[in-house]
Amino acid sequence: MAGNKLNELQLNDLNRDGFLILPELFSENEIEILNEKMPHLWAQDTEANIREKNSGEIRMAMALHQRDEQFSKLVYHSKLINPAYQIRPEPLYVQQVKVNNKTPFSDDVWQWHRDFGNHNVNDGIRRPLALNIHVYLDDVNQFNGPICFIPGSHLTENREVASHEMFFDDQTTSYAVWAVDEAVIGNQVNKAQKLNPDHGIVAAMGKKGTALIFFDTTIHCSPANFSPWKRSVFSMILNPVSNAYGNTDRPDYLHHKDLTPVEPLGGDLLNI
Ligand SMILES: O=C(O)CCC(=O)C(=O)O
Repeated sequence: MAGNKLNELQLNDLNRDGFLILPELFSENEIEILNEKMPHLWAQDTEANIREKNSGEIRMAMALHQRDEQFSKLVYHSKLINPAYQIRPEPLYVQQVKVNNKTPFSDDVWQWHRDFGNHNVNDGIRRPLALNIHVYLDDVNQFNGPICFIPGSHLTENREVASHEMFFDDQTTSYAVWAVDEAVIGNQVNKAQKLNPDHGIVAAMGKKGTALIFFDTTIHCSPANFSPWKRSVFSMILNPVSNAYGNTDRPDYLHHKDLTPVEPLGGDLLNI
């Protein structure tokens, strides 16, 4: 990545697989500054902190760019915003910002889903153009609940009807999700294996500071964290202003209503 832009190979991989891993995009020191903020943010009494069903631990801490200056710097960082504008060259607004947390030995999962299914039904988003951008705040390995993707699953033939291959799951975790049917998962994994037998499902692992970009229709999930290591991942969703929400009744921390286009900030997280 030169000049905080993706190269042609990276763009090709993203378009082929529906996700792209950018190893160690941020330094350990930059990530530590963010991690130092977490205990204070988790302790805040706000409905933007969503707790796990069984353990009561924080599952998601939302709207962090409005709650902490350092997370605001991360949201507008050119290392994240420049690639987003390369992929979607039109005004983009911040739809959602959060840290997804998995405490050690936590049995909470993210079911197989497409973000678009949820954005379409819950938010009244018409087209699957949003980008989900993650930054790992911890090393993510095969044991602590990595996000898993089905390569190529974003290339569904009729993206608009993708949302009808779903069921509403408000039982498995504390955060209800429109999950994708198992039959669809089986078909998509088979399809992916025809292209690469070893890549029916890919666990997106990486050191802290690694970033990840994926499309609104890419099918993904994450398993339980059965390790003694915590796994926190920053996530933000950027969506074209031209594709903004149709529902205005959701709390702002779930879908921000401010449509001001994002502008990139330079520098590093330590100094900007
Ligand atoms: O953090 C995770 O494990 C999964 C997050 C996820 O599925 C999402 O952000 O859509």
